[in-house]
Amino acid sequence: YPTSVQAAMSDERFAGHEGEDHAQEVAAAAIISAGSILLAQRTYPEELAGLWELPGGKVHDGELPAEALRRELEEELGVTTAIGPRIGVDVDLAGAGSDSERYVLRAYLVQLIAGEPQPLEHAEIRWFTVAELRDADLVPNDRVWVDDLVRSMREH
Ligand code: 9L3
Ligand code: MG
Repeated sequence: YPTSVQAAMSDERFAGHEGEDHAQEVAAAAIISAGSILLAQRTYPEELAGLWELPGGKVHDGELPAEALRRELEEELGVTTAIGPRIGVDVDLAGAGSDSERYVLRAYLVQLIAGEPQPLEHAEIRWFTVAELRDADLVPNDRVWVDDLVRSMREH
């Protein structure tokens, strides 16, 4: 290839063809207020039912992650939110879908703008203190974020 094409091919904008960026994103919300974090208890699939998670869901084709997370939080909690910066590492979700697609889970700091959170798609929602978060039965994928979440909760 000519040099200019090689440069373009190594550009991260091209990574979607075969790199990490091709993974479908699942966006999750760290909603922190008065030193506590809002977690939601999953009802499905069977292996995750009863476990607590940062609410959120899959980014649809053509959606920006922040748009998707705002939509998911409207659907799941009935609230209007403002999506803030990323928190914690990317988590590879092996086999999260029924298809062969790869998923990457990313958490964002989120502020409640309007509405009282309700468990519209979860068994229950609850505010967790730092001690309660450390003790919570979290979905395995979300456990990696605990130290980052605790740090952020202590700043709020
Ligand atoms: N997931 C894991 N942790 C989270 C969220 C929001 C999602 N905090 C996983 C569970 C599913 C997949 O991502 O395998 C898609 O999530 P959803 O659309 O079922 O909420
Ligand atoms: Mg969801």
